[in-house]
Amino acid sequence: MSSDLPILLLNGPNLNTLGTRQPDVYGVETLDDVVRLAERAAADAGFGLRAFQTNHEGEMIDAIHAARGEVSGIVINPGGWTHTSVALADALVIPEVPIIEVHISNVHAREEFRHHSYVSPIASGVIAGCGVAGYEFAVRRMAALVG
Ligand code: DHK
Repeated sequence: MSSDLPILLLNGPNLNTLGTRQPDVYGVETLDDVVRLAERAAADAGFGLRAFQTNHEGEMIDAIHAARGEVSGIVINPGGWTHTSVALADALVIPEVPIIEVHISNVHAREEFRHHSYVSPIASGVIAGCGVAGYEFAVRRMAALVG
């Protein structure tokens, strides 16, 4: 199983602080650890991985527009935009590739405002509450979907 087009891993706001941000909720692994984990999972499945994180919604939307025709699928942890951003959900359908939504924490066991996601209705799969291993599961699933 392989593809010429890489899988795109996107991380939204505050995820650059993984490792020090509320470790009881988000764990001790850093964003670099997450990217390495995802790269390994992609390589094992015969895929390259492109990774991008930003705290700026417009930058994220620009990156998603630029991904059209360039990536085979998108694995995204939209962070807080999950619960707020129609614009992000609108952008995510533009590349016309499968989307898998990842949350490190179990958002459904947390505050009510985290229970709603604008991304889930357009996602092929949703992973929550598996810690950073969720990124590995998502990349493997993406490879199976698009390979
Ligand atoms: C990450 C965030 O930054 C929060 O805003 C989400 C998600 C949950 C996570 O669990 O990875 O509510």
